[in-house]
Amino acid sequence: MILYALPISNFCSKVTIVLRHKQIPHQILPPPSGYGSAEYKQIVPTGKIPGLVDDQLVLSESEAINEYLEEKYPNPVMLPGDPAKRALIRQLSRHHDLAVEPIIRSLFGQVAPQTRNTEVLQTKATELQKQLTMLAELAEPQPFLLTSEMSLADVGYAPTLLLGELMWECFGMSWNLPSRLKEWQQNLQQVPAVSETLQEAREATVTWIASKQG
Ligand SMILES: N[C@@H](CCC(=O)N[C@@H](CS)C(=O)NCC(=O)O)C(=O)O
Repeated sequence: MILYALPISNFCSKVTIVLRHKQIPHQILPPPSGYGSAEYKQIVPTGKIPGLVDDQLVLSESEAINEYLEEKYPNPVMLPGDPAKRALIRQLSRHHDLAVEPIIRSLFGQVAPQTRNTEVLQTKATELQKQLTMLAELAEPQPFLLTSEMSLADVGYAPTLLLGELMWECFGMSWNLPSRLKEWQQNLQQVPAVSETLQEAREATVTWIASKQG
């Protein structure tokens, strides 16, 4: 199984965490000639990362990939429980992909000081706070968002919150995770698959931010 991915991409880290947590034999390769390139599109037609190749299957979209991995390698289980619990897990994962992550992504262009706009930063920071408050309301930390062991609900947030924290630091803004989520984040960061993946993500993100300064 090959995952085309780069450590700078939080959506790639979301999948890498699952591959490592489930100890699925895999190889991680950078997309040939970069994501979006004609060469990479010959392998993964969308041109997006993460891109999974497993024999005849070629798959994009982190959520589709993670659910495929869960079904093919059910141990340790990451989508547990009855249909209601599984739906709630999917809801929180969608909340990451559709509500929290896009706010942070929308500020990539602000990392370079020349293109920074304080008003935009403030507006987006307020929006993010609202979405994190909603996450805290929807979660029932036990100690993971909805479960006693890490589930698919948790994995996207680990790299995205790290990315947000590093960007907020670069913007000189304070990062305020609702107190209900602080202990959850600490527990999450201690899962070996998460800490290994976040270490690589941190290095790549620090390098990216530094490249945009000066
Ligand atoms: N919804 C996608 C988002 C992945 C994504 O945005 N990947 C970016 C890199 S971080 C990408 O490949 N962009 C190239 C493109 O959209 O053509 C997922 O969950 O996998």
